[in-house]
Amino acid sequence: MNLSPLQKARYEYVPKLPGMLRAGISEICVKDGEATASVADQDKIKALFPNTYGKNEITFMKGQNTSAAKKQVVGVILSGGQAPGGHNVICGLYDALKATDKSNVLLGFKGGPSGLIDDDFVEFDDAFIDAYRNTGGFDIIGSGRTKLETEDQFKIVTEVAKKHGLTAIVIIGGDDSNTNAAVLAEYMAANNTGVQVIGCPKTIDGDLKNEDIEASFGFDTATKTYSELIGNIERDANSAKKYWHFIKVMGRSASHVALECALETQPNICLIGEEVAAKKMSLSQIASQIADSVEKRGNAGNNFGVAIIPEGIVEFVPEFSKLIAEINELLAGANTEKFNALPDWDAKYKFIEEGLTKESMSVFAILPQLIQQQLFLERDPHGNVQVSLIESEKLLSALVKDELEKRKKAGTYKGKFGALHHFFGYEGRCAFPSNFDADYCYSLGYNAFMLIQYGYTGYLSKVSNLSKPAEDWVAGGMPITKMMNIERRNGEDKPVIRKALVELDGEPFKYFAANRDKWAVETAFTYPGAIQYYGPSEVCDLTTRTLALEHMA
Ligand code: FBP
Repeated sequence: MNLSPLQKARYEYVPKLPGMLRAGISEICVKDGEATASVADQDKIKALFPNTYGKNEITFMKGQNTSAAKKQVVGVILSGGQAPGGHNVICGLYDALKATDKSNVLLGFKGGPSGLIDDDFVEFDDAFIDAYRNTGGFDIIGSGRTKLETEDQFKIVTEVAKKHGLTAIVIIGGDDSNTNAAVLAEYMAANNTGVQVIGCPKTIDGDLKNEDIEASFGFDTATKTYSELIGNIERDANSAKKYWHFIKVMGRSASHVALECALETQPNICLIGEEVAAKKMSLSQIASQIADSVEKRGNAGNNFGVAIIPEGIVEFVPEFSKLIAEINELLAGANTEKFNALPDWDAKYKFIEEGLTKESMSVFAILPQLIQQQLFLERDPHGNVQVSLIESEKLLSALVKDELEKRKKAGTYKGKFGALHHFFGYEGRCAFPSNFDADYCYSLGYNAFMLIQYGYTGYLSKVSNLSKPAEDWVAGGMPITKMMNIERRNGEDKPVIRKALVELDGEPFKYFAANRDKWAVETAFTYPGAIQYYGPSEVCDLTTRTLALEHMA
């Protein structure tokens, strides 16, 4: 393998463990906490998880290790989208497992959950693990989005587990994967398989967090990577003074990534989907809000700026969601073929006009033709519009342009408007993990093994007090069922981990809201620069602004 100087240097980095896990395996004991109850729908969740519900929260402490000596054969999978630090979870798990007993075994199942079904695995050894320490990516075993949720799949996993003598399975994933980890844990317990299941909280989206889980891993590095790029663009904009940059950032539905990048870079505009939904904003209102900033800045001679757009924005605009629902309906069944057979866009437009309600047609009519056509081209396997593929950064800049033309005619806007578009997502998911993510992930993996060693199942590896130095982090475990409630999914009531959206009364949003009017008009950009791996702690061990604001003492 060709190694960059940074990769060689990162191999040598020793991740920081929480103080309480540093004494060595033989000196880690358990402190039992309170019995838990799910965040809502307690009776229903209890009934669905009779073997794993209501268990105690636990914390590890320095003290005599009292876990039973038992050979461990652990299987691990990476599930869903890549997030920086995944390799370190596996490294931490491996190191704790081998430090406990050299004969313990760690198997990595390849390509995500499907690796467990297909029994496609690799056995880790020192050389294998060493080549991935402190590196980004999920290429150590690959990842995938197959969902492990049906009884048939669980039966196959049980057979695979039996074949290898697995004592535990570690699932590294987001809210859905950890929901499925809880269901698998319950199945394994109900069927007396002896296989424990432990989850680890991953996702760059930052939406797997709650009163117990302070952050999902990968959010720190991904947002720092996007913020570096946004800061560089801001500096370019401020140098050339001729473009407005519309930058879409990943994050699926929730706007945590956009908000964190805004706190880091102080752009002129950052939209927050959750606020758009709460205020029931229309596309024209959003465009008008952006145009106000462009107008004020342009009239002062500043014909440049930066707007951050969260990936999920259009889903939060009520009139747009209604339009999407109507389009899905309009093209249901044989109608898709009928529509596709129409000779040209004019004929298709007429078909659409006849099929949509007046209200939705008025929204459709203001969209640029590129977006109108995208809505009918990009369909998922069920024939639905793929909202995530809509180029909302282009949609919004086109609407802003229209609005500015009106204002020009009315004589209020005197500037020039030139827009450029960007989408940052994949650029940040496999970056070398920041020191924070390298330390956090290694700790999550190490801690996951301690949970296995002490016999827990259906728990999420929990490392908290993250806004403080690693020495003061607190390691332990939380029953996954505590984070669950019942939600309607595909027409059925399902037990799921509650997804965390941006809280409009939370400190990160409040800080942003208190400053954004100033940022909209002034050039208040901040340039965070590249992630620093070596140097003073105040530069290298910075947490996200979100975490710092959420945990201000
Ligand atoms: P997870 O929820 O699996 O962590 O994935 C996060 C994410 O990066 C989203 O931000 C994005 O919308 C999605 O994955 C993209 O998925 P894909 O990698 O399948 O294109």
